Amino acid sequence: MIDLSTTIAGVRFPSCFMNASGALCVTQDELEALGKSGAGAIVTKSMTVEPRQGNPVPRYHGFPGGSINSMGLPNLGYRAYAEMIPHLKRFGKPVIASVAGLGEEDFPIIAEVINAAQPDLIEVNLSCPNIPGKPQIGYDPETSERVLKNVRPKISVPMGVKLPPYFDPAHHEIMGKVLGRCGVDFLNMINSVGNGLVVDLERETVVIKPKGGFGGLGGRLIKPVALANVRAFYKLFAGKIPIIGTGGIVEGSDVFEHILCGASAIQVGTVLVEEGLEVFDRLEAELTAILMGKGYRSIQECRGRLQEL
Ligand code: IRO
Repeated sequence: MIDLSTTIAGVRFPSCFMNASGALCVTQDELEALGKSGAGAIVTKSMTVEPRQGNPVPRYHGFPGGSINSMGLPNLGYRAYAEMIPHLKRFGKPVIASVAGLGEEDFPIIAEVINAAQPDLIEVNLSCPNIPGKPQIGYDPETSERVLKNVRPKISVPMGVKLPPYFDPAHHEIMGKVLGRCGVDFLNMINSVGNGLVVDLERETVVIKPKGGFGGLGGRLIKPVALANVRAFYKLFAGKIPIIGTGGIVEGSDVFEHILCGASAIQVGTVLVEEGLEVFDRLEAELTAILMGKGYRSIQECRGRLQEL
């Protein structure tokens, strides 16, 4: 038997696969469907203080290489998720609450109430690329540190950070130092690659409405960026801070690559939206076949074992 369970910050996950925040996880029905699915956890949509409709449609577009989105944080507001969390925990898998905010002052307010509802873990989203007029917090080390230090005392369950993609080792290092000072229990990377542009050649238009067509890229085309970030932070922390690898997973081989780079678990966004909840069973079967073929019995056995030349 191959063991696909994993542990993150002391919390056991029956399977290493879960939804990425944002993918099929806004409403109670969607979250319950994740509970009944093959996913190893239930991850909520990033939440704000007030409920939000999000940006105007069309705001998601799938294409052969992946997806582009500018959802604009549609969510039910943190009070609704705080009420839902005790119920969601009955599915027997960890619940991860994703906390965001429209301004930095929102994060501790949301975190305190959500923490009281006792999700198994809390993920602080410093990397939403789609709020018109607001830059991603994760690209500003000082603001990131202030937000994390203000939110940390409000959270007693394991606290993680959802990071944007970084593109230079200097930025990995600066952010690594910030994270090292803030008492972070786990990391999740990457959020979508922000502010890409996809063109509809036929119609000579952009494909999503908000922000003149600019949006976060996900799916197959972002895998090398995701793997590089997983690897960089795995090495920076010498494997001591568990990492959830997100970005570009379409097949079991992509999962295996994330694990080799250092991921303890993986999340799927675009492929979950495109394929539906059955994707978890497919990826589980594909990863199992790969591990068996290579003679590994668990993901722990190969995590971080990527060889350099
Ligand atoms: O537009 C969104 O809602 C969104 C968010 I909060 C995020 O963190 N990442 C993303 O690609 N979209």
